Amino acid sequence: MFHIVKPSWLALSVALLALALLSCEPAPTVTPTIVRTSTLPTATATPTVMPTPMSDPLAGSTGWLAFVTNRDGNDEVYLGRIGGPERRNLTNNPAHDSEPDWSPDGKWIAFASDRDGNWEIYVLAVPDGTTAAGAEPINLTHNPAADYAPAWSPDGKQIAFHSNRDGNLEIYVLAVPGDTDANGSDPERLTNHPADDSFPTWSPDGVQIAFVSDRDGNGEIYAMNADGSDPTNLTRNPASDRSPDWSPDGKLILFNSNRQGIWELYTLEADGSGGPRQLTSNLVYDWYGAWSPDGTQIAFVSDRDGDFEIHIMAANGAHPTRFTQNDAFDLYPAWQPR
Ligand SMILES: [Ca+2]
Ligand SMILES: [Ca+2]
Ligand SMILES: [Ca+2]
Ligand SMILES: [Ca+2]
Repeated sequence: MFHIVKPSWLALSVALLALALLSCEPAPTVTPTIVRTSTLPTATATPTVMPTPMSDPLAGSTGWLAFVTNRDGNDEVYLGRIGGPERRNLTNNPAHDSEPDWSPDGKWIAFASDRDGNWEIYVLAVPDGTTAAGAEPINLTHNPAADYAPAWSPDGKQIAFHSNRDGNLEIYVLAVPGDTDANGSDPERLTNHPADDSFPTWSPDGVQIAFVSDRDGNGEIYAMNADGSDPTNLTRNPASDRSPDWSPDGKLILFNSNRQGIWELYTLEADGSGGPRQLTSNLVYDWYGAWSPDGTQIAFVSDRDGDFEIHIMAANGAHPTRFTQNDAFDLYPAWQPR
């Protein structure tokens, strides 16, 4: 595991090539630039499990999907209309802009950017599903460390994120400032372990936070109380388990794992009961899943057609449909709330 605060694309590519050759896992604090190797078949497009007949999952869908793309030459947060062709560059900044997450009322997007020289958490107003001309993001963290992976609490009052400000990745939470206090509060640390703890996601009732922890020597999905107490390992598997997203009904946690030798998407019972259910099955990368607000669909990232695109499938893995289509990397989908 390594952490690069300000990635050099060449260094990052070389490092990630080495990681891919070692069947290792993605670094949590950088945008994953995956260098393809001959060991990964391209464009196999094997059908996923449970191909039950159903209509196009995008038919009748509305709203916006936030995602990250480098189609303009650097990472930007985009909005794409679900079921329509509109794509809007929200950030439009030469720095890296990544990891979007919506406020529960759908009026703001939190994201991470290194525009001030290191990763910070920003929020940007998107009152009508798009930003007003000239609107500027507000920086909520002011720390030379890498602050990344914002996750808005269900009541809209807090943003959880991960940071290495105390020497290794820990989960923190900050209070979202009101209109008169735009500087953000001092974040509160929720985890305290020398191993990396990263990528928080809230339970929909706000009582718990799931996250990735490397404290057992490999990535596991943990859940803890929102005050940081009682961290519990939910996956307990020697493979790498990453990128949790809590389902809207609170019952499932979506995550990706390489336990089958390649990254696939799974769900597990949020209470830790039962075994994980596999949603994708093919010889390509499927990861970074995000639930739709009604829990019937999942947006995710796959390189099944040769480069990383956002796809949308039914929540049981059926009928994956491509949402982006270009030669760039499209990553980190986040569904607009209803
Ligand atoms: Ca950018
Ligand atoms: Ca920072
Ligand atoms: Ca830690
Ligand atoms: Ca594991």
